[in-house]
Amino acid sequence: MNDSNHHQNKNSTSKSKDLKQNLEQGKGKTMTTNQGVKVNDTNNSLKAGERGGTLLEDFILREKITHFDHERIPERIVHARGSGAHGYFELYENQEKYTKAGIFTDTSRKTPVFVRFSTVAGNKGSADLARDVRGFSTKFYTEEGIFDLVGNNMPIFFIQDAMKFPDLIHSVKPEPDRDIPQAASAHDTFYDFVSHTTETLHNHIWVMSDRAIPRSFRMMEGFGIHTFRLINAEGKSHFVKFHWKPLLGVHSVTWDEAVKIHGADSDFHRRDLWDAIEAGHYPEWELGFQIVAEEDEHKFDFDLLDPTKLIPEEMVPVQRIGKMTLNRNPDNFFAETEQVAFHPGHLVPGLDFTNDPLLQGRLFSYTDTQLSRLGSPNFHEIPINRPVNEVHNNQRDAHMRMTINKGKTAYFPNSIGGGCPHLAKMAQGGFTSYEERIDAKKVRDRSESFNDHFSQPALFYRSLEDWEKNHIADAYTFEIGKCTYEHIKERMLYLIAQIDNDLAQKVAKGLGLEIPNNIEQPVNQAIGADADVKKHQPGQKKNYLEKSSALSQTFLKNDSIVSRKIAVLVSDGFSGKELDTMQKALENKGAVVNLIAPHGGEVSCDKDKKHKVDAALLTTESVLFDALYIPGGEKSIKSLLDEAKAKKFINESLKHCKPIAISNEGEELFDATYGKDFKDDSSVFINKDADKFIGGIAQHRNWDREEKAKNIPA
Ligand code: HDD
Repeated sequence: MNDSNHHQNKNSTSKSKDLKQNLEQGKGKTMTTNQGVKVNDTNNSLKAGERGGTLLEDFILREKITHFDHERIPERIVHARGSGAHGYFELYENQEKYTKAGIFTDTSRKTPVFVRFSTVAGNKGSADLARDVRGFSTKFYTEEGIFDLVGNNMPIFFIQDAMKFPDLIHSVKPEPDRDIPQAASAHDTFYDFVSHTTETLHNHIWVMSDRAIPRSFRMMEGFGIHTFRLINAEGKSHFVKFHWKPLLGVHSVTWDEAVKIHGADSDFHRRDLWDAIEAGHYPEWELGFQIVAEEDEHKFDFDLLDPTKLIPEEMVPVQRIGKMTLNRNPDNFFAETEQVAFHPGHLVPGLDFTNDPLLQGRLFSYTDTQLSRLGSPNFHEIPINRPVNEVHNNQRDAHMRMTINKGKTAYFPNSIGGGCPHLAKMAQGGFTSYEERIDAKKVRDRSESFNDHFSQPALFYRSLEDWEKNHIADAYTFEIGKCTYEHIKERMLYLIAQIDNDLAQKVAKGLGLEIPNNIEQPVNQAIGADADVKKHQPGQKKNYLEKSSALSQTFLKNDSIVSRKIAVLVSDGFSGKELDTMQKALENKGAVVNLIAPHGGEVSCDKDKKHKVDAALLTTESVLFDALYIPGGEKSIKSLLDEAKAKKFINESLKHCKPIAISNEGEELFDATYGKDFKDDSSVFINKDADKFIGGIAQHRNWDREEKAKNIPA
């Protein structure tokens, strides 16, 4: 039994049973053409003599090549690169006071889900560690139909109106004349757009933070971003914002690591998700509701319909109402992860939209894009997209129709078909839209309540720890430093100064520029030609909350080291006893221990016991690990002292503030590196108990080290 079959049985849901109907496996079977004709040679085409021309009648050749020629479909225009996994959602407590949706009222359900994580800007083949927003899309296969929560790992978006989405994306994608840079925001066109569209500044500062370079998809928050509605059985509406809280905490890598991971393993996040699920380390997130009563809509200093604003958790707490577990890798990347089609408009009764103009525009875009990507309005019939409940309606035909609709009638009303499929009554779960009162003039405009573009970026920055702030200053300096137009750099400096003057000073210093006192054009130019320019300029920065601790990555603490990767540097003659003690302690806590040696194959410990080498120094890099252990053993250390790569491993681990444990003779190797200056470091454990090291790993990094460690030339 292969791995995925194994998981299929153990972690079966109604959706995995449904998908089984389409599973194919050639094991033990005879090869056939697509028409079912047995094939006895798939290596040679049919020829007029051994050295003669190929014959057109060779239907086996033609079929094989034709199918191959058409294997590709257009990649997603955004979020092209992604990784998916199956799982399920379970509710903690009935939420009927807010919603009548079955997934949020029935605690006995195990609702199947398929989740796809993604980067936004890069192509399908780009690298995982780009500085970028991450997509976090969840398809709930509920008993009442599909509900898609199509969110990101940041709680706000760049723009306020869907009309600006093509501009935003065109600015961040590779510049159209040369098609560079790939999967990178650090270039002129993006900063040209950002510096003229101040509504982007909030999401932009999040992208400058470490949230944009996560350690793992499993260690990111997720957000529905828009304000949605929950509707209960009485038809009463509450506003809601959706949050996913990862049980492993929120962790990132440093920018220097991200750049190096690009080269060392461009599939770092994809591999991490796959490996964790295969190892049974199932990632989990709790789903949170932030609820605002209908009558409180206008009590905030910002507009709930503005997707560039978050509601600080200190103002409206997040209630954790259920948990999602991802426990099965897809069987086939294309069939599942590539063909899955999400849509914020896939809702079930008990949920509804608001007038957020970004959400409203998205409701058009997602079906439309599937038509060009998947080629047909029948994309809902693709196995990964079909609901687990029954589908009956009068829609018919079109490309690649799979359903065989019986009967004469494909219209409503009808008598010939017995009036079927008949309409649902509301009581039977028919969808009815919330009866929101509307009395308005048709205008192409933006509400003045959307004008505050600086208060929340400033709140975000104020709320962070010092190390997080430093990383933001470095990120701005790097990104703007990659631009070539002086006026764009100056506009950016001017705008950052409106967010936080200290931050702007640091960036200006790095760029070698002065912060301008003013800029010639209005700061916000994302307005119509006839619009009142003054009306749309951002107002004075407000301070309605000094600090929101929940915005710092340190907020979601967790002392688990489950699935953390620990590199162990060894060579022949290492102390078997020391490794054994440490390895047992780490693996007991769910960490993954990898032996790294100067060569592949096996290494022998001082007791001549052979150990499998997980990676030779040549084939791996320190940036692929969370922590480092150097066991003693005279012979082993002597040999490692001759390995420049072993020293690089240590120097980089120090620079990236990772916990390091060392036993006995290992200290000699440590002393031969920049380690000699870090022996008092609180996350360097020389001859200490494994428990101490485990505590350090749970901390993720020792950021207190960073100021000094950044001078290490690694
Ligand atoms: Fe979008 C894909 C998230 C605004 C148009 N979007 C897409 C995906 C995610 C998001 C996670 C990948 C889905 C997958 O894994 O297949 N998008 C967001 C969020 C937004 C947002 C959180 C704002 C809050 N998107 C947005 C706007 C538009 C689009 C305003 C257009 C007006 N998005 C698309 C799209 C995509 C897409 C072109 C490309 C592939 C797809 O839909 O299926 O329709």
